[in-house]
Amino acid sequence: HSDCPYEQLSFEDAAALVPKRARDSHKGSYGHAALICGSAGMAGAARLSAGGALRSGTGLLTLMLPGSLLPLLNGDPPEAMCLALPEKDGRIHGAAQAALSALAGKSAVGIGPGLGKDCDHFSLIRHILEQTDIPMLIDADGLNALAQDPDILRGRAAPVVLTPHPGEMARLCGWKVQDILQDPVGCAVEFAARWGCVVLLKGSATVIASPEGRVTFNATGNPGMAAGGSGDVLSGVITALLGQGLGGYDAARLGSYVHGAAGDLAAREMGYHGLTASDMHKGLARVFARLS
Ligand code: NPW
Ligand code: AMP
Ligand code: MG
Repeated sequence: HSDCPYEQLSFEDAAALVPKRARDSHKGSYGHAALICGSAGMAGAARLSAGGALRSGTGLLTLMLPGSLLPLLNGDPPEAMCLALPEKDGRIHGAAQAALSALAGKSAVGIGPGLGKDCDHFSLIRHILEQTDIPMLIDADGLNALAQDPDILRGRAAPVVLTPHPGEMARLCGWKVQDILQDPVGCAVEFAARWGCVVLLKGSATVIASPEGRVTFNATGNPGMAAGGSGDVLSGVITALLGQGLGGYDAARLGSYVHGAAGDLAAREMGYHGLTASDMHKGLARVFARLS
């Protein structure tokens, strides 16, 4: 509606945002995404976000994982390269310098799915924010670590996209979950402006707010996606889109659109009860095929 201050992507809007594939292009044309993810017991989160990135057009993908996960993950998915980061007790630890070197030449980094809590991830995130100008997505346990002091986000020139669910948003911004659910737009807009980043607040109607106060509501998706791992897939999708050169706001709203549409396609076949996050990977490929 023309006098509605909020945006919503139509199929055509989404199609217009999908990065084009030129006939004479090569894998270097579509970015090298990095995902810092996984811990003992949550190798699955790494696989789920890797699949999201691989089905969203990334040229190359490197998973940066605790060293002990490598024997478990190396080779699955086969398209992803793996790099071992220093760890303690199955979780990434003391890895800032190793991660910074490994991020040289990467076009986007996503951090958070399955990292685990109570580690020194805050310092890892601070180093990446301060010492790189790589577009960055922060999700899940990356957000839980960032909650120590989210004001470190302020003033960064390169795009940052945060993808909290209401529980993570509550830890980050100090509001109660109930108050966030009462006013998700007010909450996302306030903190996107304060932190100078894109805030994608998840829910059955996901809200995406830009630092300038633009707001998109996502209309795709279904309750079959209310199951563990859905958000990890979304992290991979948005990181891949950032790596292909989309801005933070467009990467977040196109990512949210295709992620929900992939869930809708998969649910046609699998239904709501049996839908799994892994089912969304092939759904993503089909959605991009329709959009391009
Ligand atoms: P509740 O349950 O209603 O009281 P956590 P997580 C709240 C990894 N995973 N509306 C919820 O409230 C992730 O990547 C690994 C309202 C609860 O308090 C993370 O690294 C998997 N409230 C890690 O696990 C598959 C909502 O938030 C809290 C809400 C922990 O992530 C699974 C839960 O949040 C998982 O993805 C909503 N819409 N949504 C794997 N296979 O390896 C959530 N809450 O404690 O941050 O736990 O989201 O499961
Ligand atoms: P997470 O809690 O991080 O696993 O993220 C869950 C993902 O699934 C988010 O992208 C949500 O928007 C999506 N999702 C969860 N429940 C629903 C629902 N009832 N309708 C639409 N999307 C949902
Ligand atoms: Mg999550």
